[in-house]
Order: sequence, then structure tokens, then C-alpha cells
Amino acid sequence: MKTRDYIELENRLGAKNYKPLDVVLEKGQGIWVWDVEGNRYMDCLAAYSAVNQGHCHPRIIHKMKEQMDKLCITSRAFRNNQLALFYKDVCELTRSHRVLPMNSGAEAVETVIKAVRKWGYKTKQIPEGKAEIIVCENNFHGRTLTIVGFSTEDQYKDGFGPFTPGFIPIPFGDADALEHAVTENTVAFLVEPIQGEAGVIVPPDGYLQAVREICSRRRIALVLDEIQTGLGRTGKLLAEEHEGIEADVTLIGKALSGGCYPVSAVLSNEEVLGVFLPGDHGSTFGGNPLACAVAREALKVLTDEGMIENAAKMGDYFMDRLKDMNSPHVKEVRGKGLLIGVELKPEAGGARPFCERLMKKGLLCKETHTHVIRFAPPLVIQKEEIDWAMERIRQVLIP
Ligand code: IF1
Repeated sequence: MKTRDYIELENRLGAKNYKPLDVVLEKGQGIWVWDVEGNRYMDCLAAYSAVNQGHCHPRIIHKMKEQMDKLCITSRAFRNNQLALFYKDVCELTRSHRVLPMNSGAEAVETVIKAVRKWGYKTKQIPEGKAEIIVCENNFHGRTLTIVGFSTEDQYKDGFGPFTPGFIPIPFGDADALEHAVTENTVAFLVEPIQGEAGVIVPPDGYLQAVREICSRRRIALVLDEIQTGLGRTGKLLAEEHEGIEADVTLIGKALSGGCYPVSAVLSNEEVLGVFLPGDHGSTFGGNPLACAVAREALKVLTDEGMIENAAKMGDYFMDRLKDMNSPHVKEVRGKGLLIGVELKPEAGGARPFCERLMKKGLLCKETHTHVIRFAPPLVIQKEEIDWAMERIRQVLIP
């Protein structure tokens, strides 16, 4: 079968909720992927940061195969050895006190919504049914009904109501707006350290410190969604470290398994996850030994192989080279580490055609909204490979 046959099949049989680039991939290694016709591409999206460690990392794959031969799932009705060890590794690495493992990012977000609500009712005597969670405009936290219900993007909600109440949106990057939005019923502030889907929006310096201070003073839980920004992507293990703060609860997912398996986790201080009692929450697959073994190895690989430092260094280099290009199409280059957005001027005609041209030159990336090209390669990318990418990017960005 050729590329067009796969595309025809997929278009005929699949739900139409995606508009992927017309490349059909079958193999990957590190930053490179190959299509069904054997063409090679540099992956500058890294599955939206799920594959920070690079495709099919040998150590992660090896550990996964080893664990599969031993034990895959027990359910949480019984204990498993990998779960306890996963807790230990992840708590040591992130200085967390309690962990709740789930599968997808959206599930981690749903989990934290339940946890902070219960925590608020228990500790703040909020009247039943009145808990409020403050969120940001242009947020992206996933696709479940509760989550899309507090999206401010019309398309994400259109036709899907009614929604879960109790969410108050405020502008992103504006700490004063948080101060003003807090009421006696507020339980938490949920925010991405950098808004990914919104177009790689970096908040002003000092924003996280300011919201940390407000949350502490007003006794509300600061919840950082680091599902995309975490695990090295921005040049630190967690993006919160850029401002030297600690969230009360941090959500991680995506690269927690190196892209080999769906694994997410809620990392919490003692208090917030401390409110759950047996029966309050769960998941058949959450915390299974295969997921835990894979996640432990994916975290070790990230630190052992210096990927976080590499992301910081290569991110600066990537961004500098993009800025030096001085393309007349480009309005702004922004980001942190290897999470980079290139916003095109409106008259450039949208980011999608640029991504299609880059694909033809062997570089895969994706537009976000209309005018932003996102570059987020695996964190193992090297200088020469960025130079290779820059040649192609230059060919499409310089008329
Ligand atoms: C898709 C975007 C990225 C996330 C943050 C939670 C989740 C995500 C900050 C949910 C997921 C996704 C989902 C994926 C595309 C991707 C994406 F463009 F849609 F916004 F990365 F930027 N919090 N992000 O970014 O995690 O349940 O998907 O595991 O195709 O929808 P999930």
C-alpha cells in the first residue's frame, strides 16, 4: 500500500476530528521518522512533547519489553512492586509528597479538579456545590466534557453542552486579574506555565512568582498543568523552576512514558491529594506495573542522558537561529527551551501552507491556531541537526 491508499482508508473509515499532514509514518528513531515509502523526516513536533526522549529510545523500549514479560496489569485491587518504586522515583525527582497515577493528560486534569474541590470543601467550609476554580482564557487542558466546558475556544465547546459549572476564566499572564477573581469559594487556580495550544504564549517574567504569592496568601491551591511544559521541554525538569516556585499540585503526562505508553500523574503536596479516601477515585489502568516501569525508565533516561540541559542549550540555539533569519513573514519568535512558536504576520497566509512546504523538504511540524508554527523536537536534537533544519526553514520562510 502507498501513502495515498492509507490516506483514503483513513479518511473513509475514521471520525473526522483531525486534519493531519498527509504523511503516513511507520518507523522512528530519535529525532527521525520514516514514512511508508521510506522517506525520512526530522520530527519537530515530538508528538506534542510526548516523545521528549526521542522515538523508540532503546533503554525505554528494553525496559518495556522486560516488564511485559513479567507483569502488565494488576488493577489497584492489588498492589504491585513497580507502583511503589514509581512513587519513590517521582517524589524524589520532583520533591512531591503524594502521587496519583492516571493514563491520559485529560484524566490527570479531571483528577485534580475532583481533588481540589474536595480539599476546598474540607478545609475552607465552602457551601456544598459552590466551589470555584479559576482558569485562564485560551487555556488548553484536554478534551473531556468538564475540561472543554471551561475552554474559551468556541469550537472546543460548540455542540457539546451542557457543561460542568464552577470555572471562572481570567486573562493569562495577569496576576492582578487573579487577585480580583478570588472569592471565599475559590479552591484553586489552574494554569499552564506556558500556554502551548494558544500559540506558545510565554507569560511576563515574575508571573508564576506573583500567582504563587497570591495563592498562598488567599489559601487556594496553585495547580500547574505541566503536561506539555514539564519533563525537560522548556530546559528545566518542570517549567516552575524558571521562577523558583513550587506548585501545590503539578500535572505531568505525555513524556512521562517517553511516548511509549499513556501515563500521567498528579503530583501533590501532602494536603490536596491527602483528601481522597478509598473509593473516591480510580482507574483500571492507572498505576499498572507496565506503565510504572516504563515511566521510571523514561524519567531516568531524561536525567541520565542530560536531555534537560540539552533542551536549554539547543533551545537557545534554535531560537537564536530563527530570530537571526529575519524573515519578512515572521511577526515574533518566542518560547522557552525547545518549546518554540513562530508567529507569522497575517498577510503571510497562515501557518499551515508553511508546514506543508516544510514537510516536502523533510521536516515535520504543525501549525497551532492559524498563524503560529510550533517547533518542539525531541530533546536529544544536536546542533548539526538544528543547522539541517534551519536550511529547510530558511527556504520556506525567506521568499
Ligand atoms: C490532541 C494541542 C498540544 C495539553 C495540556 C492537558 C492535555 C494537553 C497543557 C491533555 C494535550 C494535546 C492533545 C493533542 C494535541 C495536543 C496539543 F495542540 F491540542 F494543544 F500539545 F499543544 N494539558 N495536548 O497540551 O492531554 O489527554 O491529550 O493526554 O490531539 O488533542 P491528553
